[in-house]
Formats: sequence, C-alpha cells, structure tokens
Amino acid sequence: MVSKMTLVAVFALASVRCSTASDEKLVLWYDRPARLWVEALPLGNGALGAMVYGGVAQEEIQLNEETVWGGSPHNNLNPAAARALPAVRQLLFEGRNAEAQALCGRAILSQTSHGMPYQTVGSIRIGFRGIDTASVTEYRRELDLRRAVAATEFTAAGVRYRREYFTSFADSVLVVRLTASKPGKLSFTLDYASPYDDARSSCSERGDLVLEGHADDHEGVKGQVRFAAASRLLAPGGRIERRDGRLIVSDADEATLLLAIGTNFIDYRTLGGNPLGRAEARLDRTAERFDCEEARQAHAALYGRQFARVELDLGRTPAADKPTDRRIREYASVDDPQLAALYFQFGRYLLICSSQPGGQAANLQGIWNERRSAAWDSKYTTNINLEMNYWPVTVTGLSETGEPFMRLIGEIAARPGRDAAAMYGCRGWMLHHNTDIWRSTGAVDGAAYGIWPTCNAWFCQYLWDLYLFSGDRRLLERIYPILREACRFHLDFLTVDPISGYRVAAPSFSPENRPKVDGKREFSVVTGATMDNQLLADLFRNTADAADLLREPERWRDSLLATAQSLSPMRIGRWGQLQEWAEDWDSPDDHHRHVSHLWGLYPGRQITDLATPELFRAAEVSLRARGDVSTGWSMGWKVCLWARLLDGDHAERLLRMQLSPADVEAVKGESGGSYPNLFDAHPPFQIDGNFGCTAGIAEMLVQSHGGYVHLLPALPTRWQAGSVRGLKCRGGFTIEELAWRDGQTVRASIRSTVGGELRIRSETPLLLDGREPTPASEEEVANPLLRSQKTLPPLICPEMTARPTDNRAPVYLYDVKTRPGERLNFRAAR
Ligand code: FUC
Repeated sequence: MVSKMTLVAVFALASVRCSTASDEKLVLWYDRPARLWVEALPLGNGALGAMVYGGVAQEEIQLNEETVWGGSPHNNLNPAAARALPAVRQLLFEGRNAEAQALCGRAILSQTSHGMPYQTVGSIRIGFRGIDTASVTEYRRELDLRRAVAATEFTAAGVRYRREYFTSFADSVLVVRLTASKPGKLSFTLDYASPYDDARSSCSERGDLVLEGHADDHEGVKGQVRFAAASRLLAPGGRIERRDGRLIVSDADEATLLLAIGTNFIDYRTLGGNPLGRAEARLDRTAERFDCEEARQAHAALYGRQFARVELDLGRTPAADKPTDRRIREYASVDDPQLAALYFQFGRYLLICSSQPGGQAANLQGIWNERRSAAWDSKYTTNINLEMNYWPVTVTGLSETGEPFMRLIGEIAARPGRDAAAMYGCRGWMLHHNTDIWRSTGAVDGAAYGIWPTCNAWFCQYLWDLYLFSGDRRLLERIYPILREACRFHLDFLTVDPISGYRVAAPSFSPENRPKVDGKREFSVVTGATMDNQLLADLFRNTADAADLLREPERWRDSLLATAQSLSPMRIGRWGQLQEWAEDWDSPDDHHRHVSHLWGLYPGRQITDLATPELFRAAEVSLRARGDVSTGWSMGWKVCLWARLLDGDHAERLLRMQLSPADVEAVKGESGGSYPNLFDAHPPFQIDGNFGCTAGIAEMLVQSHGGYVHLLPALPTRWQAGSVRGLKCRGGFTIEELAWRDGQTVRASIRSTVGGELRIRSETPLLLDGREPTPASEEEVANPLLRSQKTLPPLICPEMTARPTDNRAPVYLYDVKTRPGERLNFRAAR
C-alpha cells in the first residue's frame, strides 16, 4: 500500500518536474459537447461575444454584442432628495434609523426606473446533415487561451471533422471554419434562434443571412437599441440555397462562416447608427481576400500582445491532462496546481475578451449573457462587482482592458445636467450602487440597498492606482479633475456628527449589510459606516497628493488633508474585530457576503502589518468570523484579503473552494464555485468572482501597497516551487521574473520603467548583483508612487483593545535607486 507520505512526496516531485510556463499549453478541454450554457466555451473580442456548444449534429453559438441593452438614454434621479436630507440626518442622529431609511425610500430612492438590462442577441445554429452521430469517436472540444481560439473535433463514419471558432480582434467578426477529412462531406442548414418575438430573419441584398431585432422596453423606458446580426458563408465546392430565413449548404468540402453584429448605439446619449450597414461593412472588409490562416494569425497576434505579458508556473502533475470539468470535480482531493494557474490565466483571458478600448466596460456577466432578463439585469453593480471586474488590470499587466471602465467613470463624472446638484444640491459628481450603459446615477433597488452616494470615491481609488502603477503624468492630468470633483461632492455632502464631532457621510451604509441591534436587523442606513470613512480618507488623501504633483494651490491641498483628518477613524470593537459601523454592532456570527469594512485592507492601502499592526490584527479577526464559503465574488474578495493578511494557505483554501463544482441547477444562492467552463458561480453565473480570484492570485505572489514591493507575501504551502513573469507593481516596477523553491525566493528580476527608489521586502535575505543591497532607511520610501498610506489621519481609536499581530516571517527591507529602464537582478543570499 502506498502511504500518504509517499503520495505527498510523489506529488511534490511531479510538481517540480515542470516545463517552463511559456511552453505550457493553456487549454480548457472536454470530451463531450456542452449541454448547458455554463458548459459552452466563451469567445469575445471586447464587443462581440460568442458561447460555443460544440454539438456534433447541431452546433449552437449563442451571440452577444456589448451595446444591446434595454431602454434608451434616461436617468433615474429623485429630485426630492436635497429637501429631505436634513430630516433624514435628524432621524439618524436621534438613532431612529428605521424611520430614516423609510424616508430615504420615499425621498432618495428612484421613483422611476432601476437601471436597464444587458440582453442577448440570440444564437446562430448549424444543423448538420449526414453525420453518423452513432459512430462518433475521439471527440474533443477545447478553448486555447494562448490564441483565443476554440475548436471541436471528432471522427464519424471514417471522416474527421474539425471546426474552429474565433471572435477576431483584427476583423471584429466571428469566424467559424468547418472542415472534413474527405471532400463533399459538409451539408448543413444555418439559421438563427432569438428570444425576441419580433426579431426577423431574412436574406440581405448581399446574400447574407440576417437577424434584425431590438432590445426591450424596461420599467417604462422605451427599448431603442436595434441590432442586426449578419452571416456570410464562403463554401468552396458546395451549393448554397437561401430559403425562408435559412442558408442551406450541400456537399461542401469546407466552409467558413463570417458573422458580424451591428447596432445603432453611438454613445450613452446617442442612438442613430445603421445596424445592418455596420455589420455588413465589417463582413465586406473581412471577406475581401479572406484567408483563414492569415486571419487567425492576425487575431491571435493582437490578442496575444496582451495575454502573453504574464506567465505563471505553479508546477504540473498528471492531473493536468484530464478534461477540465473532471479537474474541477477532483480538485479538492487531487494535487493539481496547474488548475490554479489555468484559472488565473482564464481570468485574464475573460478580461481581454470582454473589455477593450473604445468599448463598454465588462458588466456582471462580462459580455456573455443568454437571456433577455438575466440576474440583476446583467448590468453594473458598483458597490463591489464592477470594481472587482477591474482588479486584474494593473497588477496582471492588462492596462488596455481598463480603458472602458475609465471612460465609464469619466462619462458619469461629466454627465450633463449635474446630477449631484439636481439630487443633493452638492457640487461635483456622484453615483449610487448601480449604473447601466446609459450611465444612470440614481439610487435603486430599495432603501436597504441603494442609499449610497459614495461610489465615486471607490472609482477614484481605481483611477489613482492606475497612476501609481504607471507613473504616467498624462494620465494623472486626465484623472485629476474627476478626483477633484468627487472631493467637491463630499465636501458638500459630509456633515458633522453632533455627538462625536467627526465629519461623517449621512446617510451612509455598509453595502449591503444590516447590523443586529437589540437582536433585530431592521435597517442598513446609518451614519459614517467604516467603509465610507475609509473610502473618503483615501479619496481626500490621494487627491491631495495629486494636487501636490500638479502644483495646485497649497490651500486646496491642505483643505483636503484637513478634511481627511476630520473623518471618523476606524475602531476596534469588543471582540477584537474591526468595527463595520461607528457603533460596536458587529456580531461574530454574521456571515454576510459583503466584507465592506475590510476595504481599507483590500483594495485600499490603509491596513498593513508594519504600519497599522492593531488594525491588521482586527481585520483578521473580522475576516475569520465572516467565514469562507459565500458567493463567488465574495470568495474572490476573500482571496485578496487573506493574501493581504499574508496568509497564503487561507487564500489558497478559498481558491480551492472557488474551484469546486458549482451547482448547475441553482438559479439563485450564495454557494460560489465554478461551472464546467470555469465561469464563476454566484450562483448564477457572475463574472466578478473570476476576476477577483485572478487578482487574488497575483496578490499572493507580489504586493506593492504598503510602501514597498513585497515578494511572495502569501505563498501557500502547496505552491512550493514555481515562477511568475510580468506582474506589475506600484512605482512602475515590473516583475520580469520571480522564481521560488521550497517556498523561498530563489531569484527576482525587476524592471524599473520610470525610475525612482525601489523599496523591496522579502522573507529571504537578498543579494543584488552579488552584493547586499542597502537596508531600508527608517524614513518613508522616497518614491511618491510607492508611498504607503500610513500617514493617514489617526485611524485607531484610543479605546482599542487588540494586540499587534506576531510577524509571521522575518522581514528584510532594502532601498535601491533605479534609473528608467533599468533591470535589477536579485538572488537569494542563501
Ligand atoms: C450585489 C451583491 C449580490 C450580487 C449583486 C449583483 O448586490 O450583494 O450578491 O452580486 O450585487
């Protein structure tokens, strides 16, 4: 009998004998067709989305286009808000929160609409004739993440069939190439299926098969987005007939389908494009001198420019050869570190495929949605979910993918009609916890969920991080007015708590939790919830730094810092936890999926082991009590949080839970997990968990929020050996290589893109070019892009009870001066 110890040793050996990551195939693959949508494989080029089922006799490819949203330009403000604010505040300060919330429900919550839905287009179907399905052998369908190409292959009656699919980054069309190993073996009928009653199929003058329709009316807002999908067939050696909204192909040797979707969407205020004209123009451009090999290469090269920037090798075991759905089922009991690496790269793949410059930001389902009416309208929830979608942008080297989110923020900040003034009588701009393609900004869903005009501060943190990672001065100039105007909103909106004397947001809330007060959970609307205080401290502090860099008047900068100082501090409560609210209401048996009060730990930068050890310990107490299993996005956030708590094993445990099979039947729930196609389950499918985990894995390997670049801050015991290339850090530093063995750094090469001081933190003593680098000074690092936030206002309350955490590992800190473009080669000193 093989002992457990021997098995562990075998797995460890197997993990080590890995090839280098860049030779590693990165594929999802399956040995049977998809029966469910969450088994189908996603393709996308930012705008056009396709879900490929890989059926033998019936192929279905479900289609999306990123601008197919219900409704039309509108907004949903409640103009009664400003007048009601004093009464709401009075009630809150008297402790009558439930009454305050009821008043918010009437006077602040939208009385019109609650955001428009993102909707499907329908499907293109290929019904094959003459394939002997009973004789099918050697079936395989796959998605190759290195090329962004899906394929289905099988043998039937001695004929090898191959189908290849990609949504071209070069030509903006879906390409489906059908081949068979014998001539004349391709006979099929092409048609559309669409859930819209008035969608119409026809043949266009050019001979394309066309589906035309429009998105839905919703909550009283007229549906005015029109779409047209157009399919063109190139089928050498076969006959093509056009009949009753179908294309019928007989006896072709091979066939290529080009499919484009156009809509009339121009921007969030304007409709007026010609959907069919747009689709057919793309087809004309692509079909002219079309060569599939060249088209695929051009596509893969453009896509690969983004994807290939990061390589991750966590080791490989024989488990990596199994079909992906089986790997997910077995992951809990089998050593398969490559699945974590694949999952990480799949997250990067999904972001590249759902968010590209000039397009729309990735919504709750990225761009992939098979329904007219998806969960939460598949729109943008902005109290965690949209922000989480963009967590991998900086650290995993995907800056282009962040452009649609940055534009969304800019457009909301610049909405005509001055929403902040119209609703609250404040300067600047604001947004509550949802928006849609029309950039609606009102408070929606219910008073317990939507009374939260602090979203602007979270968006600004993302923008500021883009600057810290890049050091790009032009970007700083572009984002500064957005930060400044968010500050102006809060300078007007903040009020002084008459009891504590601190400035607080009122109304405020800790998304979407309700405190248990006197045994009851009756309200969520409060004053000065911890997350709001953290967000606002971050906003004022960052804007002050930006004002400094741009030489804005000192008086303005000082007023921002003074406001940051006057905010309510974080508090540690009776069981050693970081309080979620100003009052010590937290209960240790609260397992709510949102962990909003830990925002200051991640994605914020206010809590670190070295700068704020008491808060660090309190955050850990809170997170442990919150528990592990939750919605996929909540587990993604917790991977990041445990990584920031420097506990790699706990972070990996959450990843393991997230990589367990999701219940494909569940239409609603909070159990998380992964579907067979590796999509994240809330359930149902919601893409944020994919992105949260991707960012979390990066955060386990490198961090840069605490005033230094921290190598291997949270390496789990299971990832004993490996390497990563291409991760980015604040200060403009790129980890060109980081390799570890026995859980310890072996070597690290870091490229400085903009120069400046690099402070580096390691658990292993390092040598730089063979010599010990200068130990870090006691002072804050000189590099403004790398500076920590430990000089924030007094964030700890005097009545604090928790003790500083024990440092888990030795800390080596070095300071190295760098020049732009310079590469620094570190090695372990022992
Ligand atoms: C927030 C979360 C839900 C869900 C929804 C889209 O409201 O609390 O769990 O993710 O967004």
